[in-house]
Amino acid sequence: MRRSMKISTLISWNGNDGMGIIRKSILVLLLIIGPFVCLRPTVGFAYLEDYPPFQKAEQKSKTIPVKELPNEFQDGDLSVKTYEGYPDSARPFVTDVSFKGKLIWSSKSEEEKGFDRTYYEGLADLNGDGLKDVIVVSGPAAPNSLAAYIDFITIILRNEKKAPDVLQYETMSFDAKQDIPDLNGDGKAEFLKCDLVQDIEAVDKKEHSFWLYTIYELKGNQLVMNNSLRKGFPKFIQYKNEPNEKPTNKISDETQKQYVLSKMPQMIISKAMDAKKN
Ligand SMILES: [Ca+2]
Ligand SMILES: [Ca+2]
Repeated sequence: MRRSMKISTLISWNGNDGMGIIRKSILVLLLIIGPFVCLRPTVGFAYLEDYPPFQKAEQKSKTIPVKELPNEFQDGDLSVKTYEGYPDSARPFVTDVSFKGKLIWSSKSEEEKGFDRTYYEGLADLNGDGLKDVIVVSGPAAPNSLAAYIDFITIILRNEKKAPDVLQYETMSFDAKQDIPDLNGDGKAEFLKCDLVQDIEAVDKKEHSFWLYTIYELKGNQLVMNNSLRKGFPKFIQYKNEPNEKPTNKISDETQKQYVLSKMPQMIISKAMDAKKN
């Protein structure tokens, strides 16, 4: 009896005693300020999550993150198996990719080399043959070394009749919050690369930092820059401590073009061109 009374007191908002009035006042206050709290823009790291090419709806229709797959995903002769790895690692799960039941690639081999921080792991069709290819982008976990700037891209490029080609690239700064959507709707997914470029002298004679978005497509075994695949690229967006998605007008178009030509790799070449034969 005492217990039930206690519970009813706790959940009651109808009491006419002093506590009831205080509770009512708090509820009214929450109802008034709640919407403003919820709608307050997130201030902090620059605005990437909801930047147009990253819209969640688009992401969902074009790429499948491995973490959303069942533990054992089978598509034709390809299977992608995910299981628990090292709990303390930045990549707590291991991904094994097999073709006709034979292991052709495992994220374990990257972990052994120290590339145990995964930035992206998903399935997207890179060559437009209708078969989803497996893409893994990872980097070293050690944040304070020069090696921390190196990223490792693995593409398991499927073929209609033979075993997939396993392509591997070592490059820089593919670690930003990226996606691999089909940016021009031709059925082939592209790499949307995001770099933070710092201290560029702008038209106001001050130095500013920018997010630079560029597009790479798979051509043969190379990732080749092709910004013509979507209008408005390359895209410079000023780094601000608040949401910002507007292309900047602080750097002239010509300076932007020159920067991309002189500073950004125009192609990223696969290191392991040979397919793993099965
Ligand atoms: Ca494909
Ligand atoms: Ca495309």
